[in-house]
Amino acid sequence: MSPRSLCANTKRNQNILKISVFALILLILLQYYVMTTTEHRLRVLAIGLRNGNSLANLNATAGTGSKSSRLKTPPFSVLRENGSSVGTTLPLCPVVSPELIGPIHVIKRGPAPWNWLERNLLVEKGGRYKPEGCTSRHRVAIIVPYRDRDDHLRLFLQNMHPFLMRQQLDYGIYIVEQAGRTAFNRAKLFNIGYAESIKDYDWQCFIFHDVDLVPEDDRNIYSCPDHPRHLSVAIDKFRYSLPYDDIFGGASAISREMFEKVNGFSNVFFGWGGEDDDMSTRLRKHNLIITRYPERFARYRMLSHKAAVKNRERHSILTQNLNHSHKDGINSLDYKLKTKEQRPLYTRVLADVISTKVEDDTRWKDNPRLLQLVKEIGSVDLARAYLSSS
Ligand code: NGS
Repeated sequence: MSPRSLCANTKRNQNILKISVFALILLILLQYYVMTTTEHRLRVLAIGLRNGNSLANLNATAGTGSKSSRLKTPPFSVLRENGSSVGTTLPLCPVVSPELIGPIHVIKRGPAPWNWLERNLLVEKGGRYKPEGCTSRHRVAIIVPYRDRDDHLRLFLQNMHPFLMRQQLDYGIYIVEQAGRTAFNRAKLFNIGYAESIKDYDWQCFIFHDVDLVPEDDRNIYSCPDHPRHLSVAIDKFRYSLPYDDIFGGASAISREMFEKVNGFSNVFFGWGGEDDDMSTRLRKHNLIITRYPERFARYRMLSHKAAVKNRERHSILTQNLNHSHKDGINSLDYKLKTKEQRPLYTRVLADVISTKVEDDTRWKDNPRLLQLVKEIGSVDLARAYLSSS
């Protein structure tokens, strides 16, 4: 072999060696990446779901936005020691749950079938859960007003259970369904949820939550601080900005103590709008300040739906109610409970929101139009005023 071809051969061998070493390093790095992400996903999976789910569902549960799998330091003071689960002797859970992952990928479309959800979301009957190895610091009832939105309900539960589990809460989800076809009364359903849930357990904190809102970051802790907290600060549909300072709709947290102090929500708002503003007025009256987490944590996706029917009377009811909150609320709550059952993923409360007093009142007998209006508006005075002006 000539010295020239010998030299070319050596060069080729060196190149092959270089490429092989490079490929080996790449392979090792790739394997390391796969191992660490899989380990993280399995850890997250173990919290909420059984093994054997599809990768799409793993993604949805584990979250894709956060590089660090666990939060080493609390981003802000998130939890306070305000009690513990009833009937356990385990040590208190850490102040900041080690299971938090930060931003979460929200499942917005294609809800899983009920039987899949029931097999894979590891909660107790009635949608109850408490952490296994420690005593939760918070007993939280999630109250969701509801009617005819099966897709939303499945998406809500699919997103929400793993989210709440990671926060190490002792919680229960109550879906409070309005029976009949009269205008939707969101606030009264909240009051009914409160009244029915405290019959089951000593809840210390209430989250009043719309079924079409799904949180995007689990650092948005569902606990109750000393003052009420408006949770849904930044919603995608509203370009992640707060419509106005006093807004209290969407999702909010109020301790039982404060909720009782302000006499709960008003019962007289039928149809869309105003009931949350009425609650803001109640809070202000009692010198309670609406608090909020920073926008980057309190982010939500809104599930798409048709616009609700607006309550044309909402502004006058708001004005009328300024001095009535002490007699319109949980102390005047009147409803007919049709069903209460512990389903696998939530407690279902089905109620007729029409006050029994209205239906039993014989004065309406001769005036079915007025009766209908009273049922829809919830106020005799307003119904009369409405009839005389129309
Ligand atoms: C106000 C409504 C609130 C409602 C808020 C935001 O105008 O009930 O808009 O609604 N108050 C009245 O109508 C008096 S939103 O567009 O975000 O769904 O919560």
